[in-house]
This record gives sequence, C-alpha cells and structure tokens, in this order.
Amino acid sequence: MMKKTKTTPGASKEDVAAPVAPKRRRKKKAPPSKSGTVAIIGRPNVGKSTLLNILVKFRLSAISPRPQTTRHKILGVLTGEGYQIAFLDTPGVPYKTSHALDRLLVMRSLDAVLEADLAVLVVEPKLPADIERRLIDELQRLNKPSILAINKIDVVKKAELLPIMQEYSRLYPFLEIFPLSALQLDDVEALLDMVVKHLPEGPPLFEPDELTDRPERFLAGEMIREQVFNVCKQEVPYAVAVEIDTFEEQSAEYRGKDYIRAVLYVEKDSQKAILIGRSGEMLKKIGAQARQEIETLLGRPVYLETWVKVYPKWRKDKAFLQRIGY
Ligand SMILES: Nc1nc2c(ncn2[C@@H]2O[C@H](COP(=O)(O)OP(=O)(O)OP(=O)(O)O)[C@@H](O)[C@H]2O)c(=O)[nH]1
Ligand SMILES: [Mg+2]
Repeated sequence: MMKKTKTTPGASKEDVAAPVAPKRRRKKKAPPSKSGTVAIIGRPNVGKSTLLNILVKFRLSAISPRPQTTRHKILGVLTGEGYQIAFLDTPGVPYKTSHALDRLLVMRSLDAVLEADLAVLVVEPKLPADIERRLIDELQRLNKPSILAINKIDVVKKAELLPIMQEYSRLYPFLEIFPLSALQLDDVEALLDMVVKHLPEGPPLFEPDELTDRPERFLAGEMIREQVFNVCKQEVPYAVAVEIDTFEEQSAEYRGKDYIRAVLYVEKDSQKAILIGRSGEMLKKIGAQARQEIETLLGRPVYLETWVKVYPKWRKDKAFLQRIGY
C-alpha cells in the first residue's frame, strides 16, 4: 500500500517520461503557431484602413479619400495557417491637434503602438516630415520592432523611391522597408508574409472565426459615417458624430427587417442644413448607401432611419465624446 501510494504520483521513471515524449513529438509535427498584435500607424490618409480591410478580407474600417476618416482604434483579427494576427487600425496622427477629439485620436494611435508586438508604419512615397519623425521617435522610445510600408507607389516613379527608402533607413532600424500599393493584392499579401515572419510565437488569442471586438451596432455607425465622408464634400463630415440609438434585430414592426435608428450630430445649424441637403437629398443619399453597406455586413435586410441633431461644440465636450464611444 505504502509503496503504491509512493510510486503512483509520477515518481517512477516511466510515469515521468510518458507525458514528455509525446509532447516533443507533437511539437515537431505541428507548424509553429505565431500570434501577435500589429499596430498600423501613420499620418492621416496614407491608406491604413484600406490595408486593414484588405488584410482581414472584410470591410471593417471606414475608408474615404479625405484625411482623418478613422476615429477609433479598430481591431481586425486574421487567422491563417499557423498564425493569428490582431491588427489595430488607428486614427491618422494629424499635424496639429485642435480639440479634445484630435487629442483623443492621437492617444488611440500611441496606445496601439504600446500594446503591439509589431508596428507597421504606413507612409506616403515622400521624404519623412514632422509627423513621421514624431512617430519614429515613439517607436524608438519603445524600441518597437517595426516594418515601414511605403504605400501608394502607383502614384510615383520608381526612381523617386530610393532616396526615400534611404532616408527612412537612416532614421530607424526597420525590420523591413517595403514599397507597395494597397490597391495591389499581391503587394498586400507580400506585406502579410513579412508581418507573419516577424510575429512572435504563441498561441492564438481569439477564436478562429472572431473578426473584431466591435459590436454590429458600432460597425453600422461607422458605415454611416463613411458615407457622410463620401457623399458630403464640404468640411461638414469632420463635425459629424453618429450614434445608433436603436438597433432592433428582425423587428416585427418593420416586417422582419432590422430596425436601426441613427442620430447624426453636427455642431451648428448651418451644418445641419448642408447635411440634410435641398429637400433632404443629401441625407437620403447617405442613408441609402449606408443601408446597402449595413445589409451586406449583417446579411439581413435593414430599415435605416437617420436624424440630424445639433450639439454645439461636441468635439470639445469630453463627456459627450465618452457617451458616444470615443
Ligand atoms: N492611389 C492609391 N490610393 C490609395 C492606396 N491606398 C489607399 N488609397 C486611397 O487613399 C485614401 C485614404 O485611404 P484610407 O485607407 O482611408 O487612409 P487612412 O490612412 O486610413 O486615413 P485616416 O483614417 O484618415 O487616417 C482612399 O481614397 C484610398 O482609396 C494606394 O496604394 N494607391
Ligand atoms: Mg483610416
């Protein structure tokens, strides 16, 4: 009896060796599992959100031809063969921060760098300017492994790239300096390979089918904001915040459609008038395009109602910013 109890809890040679041997064998067979967080940072309008969406193969982040479209840190998870990457799209870091909202956006971007295993600094095919130098200082301070993605090379001559690449390599020991066009799928795939190569080893942190931590309600609000940027050509989109105040899935009242009520906040009456447009044309167009996008996202028919409200100086109002999720 005594002997048995003494030997049973793994004291015998066989008992100790048994769990170790198969573990070693398993490790050799399975592909190394790589996993990590990758922050996509850079000045506004360089194509960060375009890259994120193509990388995760999903229209997750709002894209527009105008700077400062992204206002949140947006997580997009990509699970592939032997790896999982948690990409963080970030608001473009502006030249100047003029109100509380801008300062919040810069903080988001720096937060993302802080929590990332790897940073992808996205730049235009131009020599580094103040914003890039500031971001590189941040990478330096954190000693962050980083890849430089020189995007939009479709708009420059090849010969112009060399001095740009040289200048950047002088500023920071980037793991890779990669000129690309986010509009070329091959380029984005090559960038993905580089990211995977430099990802630390570790187990995945998300379920394989998990795409983002944001609820549908948030994504719907972003799609409306994206259409505001696409449809309304003035400065008004910068003064617009979207709050989804009702989201009723398969509402009986709306014949089984999802009922979504969105409030579009602006700062002034004049902006409200522009956003609504002559006999409501502008708002109608925004609503119709956003509804289509949201239907694609949800895979269900949607009844979208939009309202415009004036909330003076909301971009400076910290309590309001917090309430609507900034
Ligand atoms: N020509 C060209 N245009 C691109 C490329 N990548 C992105 N764009 C365009 O650049 C514009 C800005 O793209 P976004 O992805 O919204 O840029 P962003 O860096 O996320 O901008 P913010 O959210 O404002 O910081 C859009 O009109 C894109 O279609 C590229 O490789 N070549
Ligand atoms: Mg963006």
